[in-house]
Amino acid sequence: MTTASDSPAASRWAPQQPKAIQFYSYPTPNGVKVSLMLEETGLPYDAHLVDFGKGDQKTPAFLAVNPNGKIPAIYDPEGPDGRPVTLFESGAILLYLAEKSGKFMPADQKWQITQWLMFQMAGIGPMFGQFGFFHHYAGKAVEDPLPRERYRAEAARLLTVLDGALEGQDWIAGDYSIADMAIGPWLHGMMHHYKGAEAVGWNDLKNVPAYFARFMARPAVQRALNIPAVA
Ligand SMILES: N[C@@H](CCC(=O)N[C@@H](CS)C(=O)NCC(=O)O)C(=O)O
Repeated sequence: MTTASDSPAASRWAPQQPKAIQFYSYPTPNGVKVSLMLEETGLPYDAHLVDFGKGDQKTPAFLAVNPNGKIPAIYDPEGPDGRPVTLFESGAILLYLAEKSGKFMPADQKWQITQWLMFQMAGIGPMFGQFGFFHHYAGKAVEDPLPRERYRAEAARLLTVLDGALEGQDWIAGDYSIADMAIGPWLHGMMHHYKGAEAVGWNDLKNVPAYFARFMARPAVQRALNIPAVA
């Protein structure tokens, strides 16, 4: 029988529950997407901190679960047809957990949810991330204004697309879904990590601020933002 101890990363991050999903992460927006889905579904899991301060994400133990050397990643000893599965890319993990749990991706919303999930994965995530680098982190030192302005303008534009799509609805694709779980942590990153509200015209948006407040009011979101806990 396969157990969590069969995870390729078990030698570095010891499982606590033999049948639980092993979740390897750090509480950045991409990590929080998955901790949130795990909290919302109630699926059993063990959370393991991949400590960026120690460079854990580039060690052989972690590369065995994600050769791309980035969080989040999971190992499920009880995957499809009872066989174990190792997965990386937060969007793929959200789709997997939705199918496994049967929650947050109802069949009649499947393609709208997929569409907005892809919008987050290919647009919001990469563009907000680059904006954060040039606006708030090391990229601030770059004197050329072009890269900062390029990503600021694209982040602002993406927010207006989201704002328009939210007109008349509480969540982006019908009921609260994995698409909201993908987008919400990046809005949190923009507001609280990158402190980018003014730069991207947050206060001029009609629907996004209330959407973000609805998201933040969910108890699972409050928990997920600190999973795994950083010592
Ligand atoms: N497309 C990937 C992106 C993952 C990603 O960029 N993870 C970042 C944290 S948000 C990371 O692990 N950075 C550490 C590094 O690059 O060394 C996903 O959605 O899972």
